[in-house]
Amino acid sequence: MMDNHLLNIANKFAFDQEIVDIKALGEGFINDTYIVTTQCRRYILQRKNHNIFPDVAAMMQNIARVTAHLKAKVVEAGGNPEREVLTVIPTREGELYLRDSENYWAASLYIEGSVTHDVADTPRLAYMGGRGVGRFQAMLADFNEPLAEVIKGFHNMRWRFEQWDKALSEDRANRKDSVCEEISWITDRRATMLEFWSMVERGELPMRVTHNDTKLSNILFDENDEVLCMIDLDTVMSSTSLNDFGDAIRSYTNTGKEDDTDLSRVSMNIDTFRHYTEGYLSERGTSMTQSEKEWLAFSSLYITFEQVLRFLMDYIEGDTYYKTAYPTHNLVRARAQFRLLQSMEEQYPKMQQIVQSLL
Ligand code: GN1
Ligand code: MG
Repeated sequence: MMDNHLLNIANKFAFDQEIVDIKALGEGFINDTYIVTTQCRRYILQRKNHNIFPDVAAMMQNIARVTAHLKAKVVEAGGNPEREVLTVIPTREGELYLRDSENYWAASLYIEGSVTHDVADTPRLAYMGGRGVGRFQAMLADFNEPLAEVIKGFHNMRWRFEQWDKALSEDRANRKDSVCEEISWITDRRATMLEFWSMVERGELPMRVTHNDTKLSNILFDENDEVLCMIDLDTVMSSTSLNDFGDAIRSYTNTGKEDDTDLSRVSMNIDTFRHYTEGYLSERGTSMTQSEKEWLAFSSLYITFEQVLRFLMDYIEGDTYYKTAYPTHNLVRARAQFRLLQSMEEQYPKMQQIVQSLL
């Protein structure tokens, strides 16, 4: 039985034929995602989380502009724009999204034969993922239209610390006292992380078009591990391209799970780091500035630290941002990401050597 309300929503989009099935796709911490099947094709329908994305119209404009640019590049190179770039499906009225009282919906084409991975368990997968993210950035290097800042200060550490200080002083869920040790992890690294962001503020690290959520499961691969395209373009914005590298390393190299309860399973796999970096630099190496090269490895620590901060802050605030499966989920995530950060800190000299050797 299809949910009638969902069916009504789906029917407002310009899908080709009658809808025969709608199924939930249980992934992601933010939006709700469904697969819609019509007689001939499949589509993705998403309820966008309006608490997190206050301006869905601006977000969808970003996505439309960026995918149009990417499609032109793919066509120029003789590729298939429906498989190698996400295709937004408008509503029957020609809008990029649908507003249904409090909810916002958007749709895209489902790319048949595509697979996603949660674990980078082969060198080839890590290499290909790196190449995919590198190519995404390279294809957008000459994109000159303005992009809206869909989430304020998304990877901006100065802003994150403003939010952090407020969360601690308000202590809304009364949890601060129970996480003293975890708070010290953040305090100890505050100056170092802000120093990195200062380089972005001073223009020493250039702003580029970035995906901003490059975890492994946000790339579609084909059966031969070739990258088809980047998905989940909600956070496409201008930032330092290093963040896309760092966030991918956070996700690809983790030998445990993002929310592992057994910290002995969590560490950074340095071989996976090497393979990903090799793939990434094969596409981006020549277009990077000297300072981007110098700080590439550090961006992994930066983004992993940011993730510790964000999970811990959400725990302190009473779990208002991320979907959680149980009451201490955000705390468990923060601890597991901190273990990963420590492993990166231990291996940082080696990471730098690897980057150097590949340039
Ligand atoms: C969120 O929703 P999802 O799973 O694509 C988050 C990312 C985090 C990630 C952690 C808009 O991504 O920033 O890195 O969870 N997205 C947003 O897994 O906050
Ligand atoms: Mg996302």
